[in-house]
Amino acid sequence: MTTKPLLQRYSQNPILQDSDIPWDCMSVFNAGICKWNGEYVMLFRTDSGPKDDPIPSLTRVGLARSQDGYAWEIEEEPVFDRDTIRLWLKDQYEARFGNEEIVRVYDPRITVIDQEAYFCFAFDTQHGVRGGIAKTSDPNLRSWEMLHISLPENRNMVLFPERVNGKLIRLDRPFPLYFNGGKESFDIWMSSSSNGTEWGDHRLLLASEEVPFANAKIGPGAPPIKTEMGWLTTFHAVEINHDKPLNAWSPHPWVKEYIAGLMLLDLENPNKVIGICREPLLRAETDYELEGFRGGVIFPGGFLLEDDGTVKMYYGAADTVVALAEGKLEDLLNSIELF
Ligand code: BMA
Repeated sequence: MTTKPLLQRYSQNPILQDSDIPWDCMSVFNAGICKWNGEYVMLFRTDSGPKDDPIPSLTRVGLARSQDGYAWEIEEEPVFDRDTIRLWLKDQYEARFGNEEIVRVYDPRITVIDQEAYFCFAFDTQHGVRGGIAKTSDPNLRSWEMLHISLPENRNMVLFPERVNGKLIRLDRPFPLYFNGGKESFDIWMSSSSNGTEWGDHRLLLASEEVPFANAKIGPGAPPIKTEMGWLTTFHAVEINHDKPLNAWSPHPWVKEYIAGLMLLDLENPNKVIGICREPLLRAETDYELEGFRGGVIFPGGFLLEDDGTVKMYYGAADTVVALAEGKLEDLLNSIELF
């Protein structure tokens, strides 16, 4: 029996690729997308440099705008790069470690809460991977106030679009490297905060072994959608298969398939997972998902509900382009197996 896929890929995918970018760009990665002042806005990551560099150090975060969520206009200048973070953290690092401390900024996410835009990002430093949160009410999304920087090792921070019981809620993906004998098996955690600056009440939300299509790590995807049944939220799940190397410019062999998944969290008590879709929400199939910097990577970063019940999922494909797939909220909710 074949069942209808939950999401249909946009026929004109990809929606963003290297040739669209007005600066030197090797590859476009997963992006954060939200609606802001009546438009769709996207913060996307680009990497520059040789294609075979396994960790390209020059990453930038650019801004694109769209009236309909399909056709995007890209602003000429990036919004963030490692120098933005260096400036923000000058007092912490510069006198002791010089300006080589911040290596790159990546995995942008954007959430609008109470008419303010919150930008979550990861950045690599010589002393660990940290997550950051900045916010703005600037309509042009150009001037930002830094709110919070996490301890290492944490990244893929994602904020809920509204406060729950008066608190800001955040999904996290820490790296417990010494757990499980050093095996990559990272999980999704949750934190909360009254002011966006101090975060606490850290809890394990979903463990990788609870996901039927992950044999390694999992992590948050896009900001959740509020529904009557609960918070519907995407995540990424990694399956490592050493016998089936995927196409990649680098590294070789590349064996990590990134798959999009879907789960439902309790409305009042979002640190409780109340259901999960047992099948992948989206798995790499098309050329633009299978070929590129790292083939087989589907990395959700935007998840938006339209008035007619359509859900748009924006995702990084093959760490090379940004793509879009759409489905119906009703079908997505029906796919969830409640516990
Ligand atoms: C993760 C992040 C993502 C990327 C993925 C696959 O660690 O860097 O941006 O899509 O790896 O390379």
